[in-house]
Amino acid sequence: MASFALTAIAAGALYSCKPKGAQAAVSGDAAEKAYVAPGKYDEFYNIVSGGFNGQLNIYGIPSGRLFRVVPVFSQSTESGYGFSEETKPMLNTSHGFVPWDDLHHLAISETNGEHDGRWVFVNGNNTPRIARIDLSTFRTAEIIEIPNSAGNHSSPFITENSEYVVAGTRFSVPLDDQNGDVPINTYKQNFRGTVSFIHPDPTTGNMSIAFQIKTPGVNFDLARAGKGKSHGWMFFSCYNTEKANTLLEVNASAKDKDFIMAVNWKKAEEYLKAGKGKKEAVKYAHNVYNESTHTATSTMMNEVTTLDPKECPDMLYFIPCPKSPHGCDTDPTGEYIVGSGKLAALIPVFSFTKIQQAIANKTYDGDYDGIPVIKYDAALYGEVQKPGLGPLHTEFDGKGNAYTSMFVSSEIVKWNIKDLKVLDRVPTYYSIGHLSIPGGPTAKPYGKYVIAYNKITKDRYLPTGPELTQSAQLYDISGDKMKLILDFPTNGEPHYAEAIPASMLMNKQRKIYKIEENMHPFAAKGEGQTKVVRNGNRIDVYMTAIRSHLTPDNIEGVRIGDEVFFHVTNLEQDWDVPHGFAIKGANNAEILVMPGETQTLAFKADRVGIFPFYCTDFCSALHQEMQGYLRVSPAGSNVALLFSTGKNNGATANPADSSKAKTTKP
Ligand code: RUQ
Ligand code: CUA
Repeated sequence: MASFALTAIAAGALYSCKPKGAQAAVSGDAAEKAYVAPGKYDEFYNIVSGGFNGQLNIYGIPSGRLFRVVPVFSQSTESGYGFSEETKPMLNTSHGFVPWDDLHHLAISETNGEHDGRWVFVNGNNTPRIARIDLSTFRTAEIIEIPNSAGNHSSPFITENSEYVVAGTRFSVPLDDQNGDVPINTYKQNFRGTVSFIHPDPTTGNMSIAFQIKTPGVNFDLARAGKGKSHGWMFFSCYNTEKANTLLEVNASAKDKDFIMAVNWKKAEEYLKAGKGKKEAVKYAHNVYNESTHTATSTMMNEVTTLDPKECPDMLYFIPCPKSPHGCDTDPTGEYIVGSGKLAALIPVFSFTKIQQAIANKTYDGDYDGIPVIKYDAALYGEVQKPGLGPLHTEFDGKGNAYTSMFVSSEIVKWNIKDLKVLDRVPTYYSIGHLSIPGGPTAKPYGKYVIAYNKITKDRYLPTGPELTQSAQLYDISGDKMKLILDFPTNGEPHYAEAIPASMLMNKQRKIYKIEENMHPFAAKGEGQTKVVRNGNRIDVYMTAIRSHLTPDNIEGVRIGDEVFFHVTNLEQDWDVPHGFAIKGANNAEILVMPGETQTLAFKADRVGIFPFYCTDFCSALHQEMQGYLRVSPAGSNVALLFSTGKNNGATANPADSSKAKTTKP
């Protein structure tokens, strides 16, 4: 059975193929369902990961229109995020400045198992991090690095009252406080896994690492929290239970079954209270953006609390799950846990009730590194037979149906949770990874649509050189049969996504920052407060922007070797009037400053001359007039520091050669 699945898939199908009957597939009233007339709003915000561009994308559903790209782990030339002095600390890590990451999954905050529309948490896979984005600003508010982790893939997954955002390590590695200088082939002795429980403060959302659980050295892939009756539990899919350290393609596919790891986190909390946690020396960055100083700070943390399952019985259990499980999804009731073995020819559905009975009766199949392995049949509710090839992820419509993405056979398969019968299947174009139903991971899905996020588009769009777009596809699921109603290309490689009703977010959007609440140390809260200050080689320009001029717009007396900090305060107090700022030759991007906010661009002059600067955002009919000049003189020049707007100051001419400049009194 196992070898059949493997050979069938290995025979080329791993790369996926064009499904039978692939065609345009949208016609008539189906297409109209995705039509949102000009000036009309979409029904849902669709929050979609950008994959290896490190960003988050906001689309409308059902139109597929792209509204915003939110920079999270990657610098953004558009907003200046990661380029401005205020936002650079957001990308600080224990490895220094890391201006990129690979963003796969997101989790919208929940209260009572339902979306509450406050925050969305996302993962950075590569240099393990979790970020929190505020859904009233669509800006990254906080990033926390995760120690004892490598390849933060199984992350972030949220519990039903946002008690925890959970993160499992993909790679097992020697833990941070151990000597990591070991032969790679000592994997089995030296490599460990961890799962981290990050606690967002219920009021502010500010994250802290509550605890980490040390685990055997497997690879964690995905996870889901229990809900309802299974609240208090977390389920992680694991692969490479073979603990292979080379050619995993073959060596991590040797066993017939890998595991789902069930974590009783309420039990873990009891152990913590009982003092079983061990404080360990680690190093990780915690970066927070302050909305009143408009500045991020990065704090290096040096301790984490860990729990070792050897000293904490009844906290972890393994459940066998066929063939390298990827997705591990819990249904809206919390009773069913669906494992999706990438290489399996069926979908196992586990029962939370049966798992509890198996634990009570110790119906075990031995242990794995000291952790009880529950007998497969004792945990199993049943199997979906012949669902398709390469099951990856499952979402739920709240009406008793499950929808599983099939990477290899490029389709979505709808099946009934109770009788496990396949009800419908539709092709996707092509190679679907994740899928998303609005509210699909919550206790109360909104249903209505399922969206496929595809890895490959081949012939679906105009070609663009060697790389073709990835895409999403929208299906209407309001009837018995799924109907394709829209294709839309995506920005970056989409992994997971969630959709949330527009009504939950659109009325709570922040429009401006109040200028009187601006606590930025370099803010100029009116043109009267603008100035230019020299401190050794450092020059601070307290600048303001308002339609349609910058103050000051003539600056002289800067010398080569100076570092100039342009602190631009946008004095506007109207919605949607940002001003941008850029200067010729800056080894930097622009900055984009929201109404009432201050942002800083650092600039080092590399030559003598006049450096024009200007507003980059078309803000008024006189936007093109919103410009100015910086004069840079030689290193030893004694041209006086002067700044003005709207008048000519009594600036000095400077002899071209700096030795003379030194002797010339202005
Ligand atoms: S994964 S395509 Cu990185 Cu979420 Cu399944
Ligand atoms: Cu301000 Cu253009």
